Amino acid sequence: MKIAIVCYPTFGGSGVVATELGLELARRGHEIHFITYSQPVRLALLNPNVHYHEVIVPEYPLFHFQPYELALSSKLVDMVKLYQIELLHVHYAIPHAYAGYMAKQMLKDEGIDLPMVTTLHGTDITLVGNHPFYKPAVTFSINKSDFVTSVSQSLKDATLKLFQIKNEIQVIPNFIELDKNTKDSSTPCHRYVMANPNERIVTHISNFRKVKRIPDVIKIFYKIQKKIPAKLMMVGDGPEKEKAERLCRKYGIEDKVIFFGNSNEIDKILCMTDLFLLPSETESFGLAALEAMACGVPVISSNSGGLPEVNFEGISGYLSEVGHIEEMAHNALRILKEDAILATFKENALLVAQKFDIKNILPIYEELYEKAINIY
Ligand code: GMT
Repeated sequence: MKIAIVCYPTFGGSGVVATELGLELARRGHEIHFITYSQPVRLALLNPNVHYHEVIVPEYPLFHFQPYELALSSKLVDMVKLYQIELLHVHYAIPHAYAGYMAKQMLKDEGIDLPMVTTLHGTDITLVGNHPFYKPAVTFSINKSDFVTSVSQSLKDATLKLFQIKNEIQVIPNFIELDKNTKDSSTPCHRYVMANPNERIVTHISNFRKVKRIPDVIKIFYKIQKKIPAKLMMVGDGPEKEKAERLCRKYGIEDKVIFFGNSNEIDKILCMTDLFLLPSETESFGLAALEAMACGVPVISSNSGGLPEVNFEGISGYLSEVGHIEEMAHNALRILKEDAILATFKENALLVAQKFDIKNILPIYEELYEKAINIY
C-alpha cells in the first residue's frame, strides 16, 4: 500500500507512534510518505520505502499566524498526485484531520478519491481539542474521517463523552518494538557512569508540560532518597523544567538529580533505570511508561486516563490517585527496597509490555488500511 502519514515531528508520543508505525510498515514492504514540517525525530530514512516530504510555510508579514493547515493540505494534494498515494493516516486531530479533510475535498475535485484514517492521541481530545474555540472544527474533522482510531479505551470513552461523534471509534493501542531492545542488548549498559553500585536509579521522561505534574516527580523522589540511596534522571524538555530544577535546589537534592534535556538515546537511559515515574494529571496511554516497561522497568503512575490499560497494578508497578505523592513514594520503596522484589517487578514489566508488541498491533492497522482502500 502507498500511505501518507501526517504527524508532529517532535519528541511527543503521537509523533513517535506515527514514526515507528511508518517505519515498521515500510519494513513490511509498504511505501510510506511522512508529511510534516520537519523530519520526525525518530525517523531514519535508510529504507527505500520511506519518504519524507517537508511542509514549508512561507512567512508573510500580513499573517500574524502563518497558515500551516493550508500549506499542509496543499502538500498532501501534491504528494497524493505525485506518488499515487492510496490512503491518508493523520495522527493527532488538530489540525491534521482538518487539513486532511480539505486535501480530500480538493482531490475529489480532480477525480481522486482516497480514504483518511484519523488516530486520536490524547491532548487533541482531552486538553486542546476540547477548548470551545477548537471544538466545532475538531468534531467536524473527526466526523468527516473515514475511520477513527484511538490509542486506548479510556480515550475513546472521553471522545464520545466530550464530542458529538457519529463515527465508530476503533481502539488500537500503542505499541513497542520489543525486538529492537533484544537487538540492542549487545550495547553495554553504562550504569556505573550515573550511579554508585548501591544506588537505585529512578527515571522520568516527558515533555515537561503541566499535565505531567513534574513537581510530583521531584517530591516522590525526595521521599525515596530519604530512605534509600538513589539518583533521579529527568529526561526531556519543556515549560516545567526550570521550576523542577528550582525545586531540587529547594530540597537540597540537586546533586542527586540529573537533567538530560531531550534525548534520542532513551533505550540507553532506560537500561540503567530501576523505576519509572509517571504521575501525570492524565495520559491517554502513557507511551513513555510502555517504553520503560519494554526495557524491564516497573512503573509508578497515576491511575488516570489510559494508564491502567498499560501499567498493571501490583504486577508491572503501582497506580495511585493523581497527586497522592505519599502513596506513590511508599509504593516506589516497596519495589526498590529489596533486590528480589525489584527483580520480579522488572520481569513482570517486560511480560506486560509484550502484550503491546508491534508484531501484534501492526496487523490491526494493516487490516484497517486494506478495508479502507477497498471501500474506495
Ligand atoms: O504526552 C504528551 O503531552 C504528548 C502527547 C502527544 O500528542 O504526543 O502524548 C499523547 O499521545 C501519546 C501517544 O499516543 C500518549 O502515549 C500520551 O499518553 C498522550 N498524552 C496525554 O494524553 C497527556
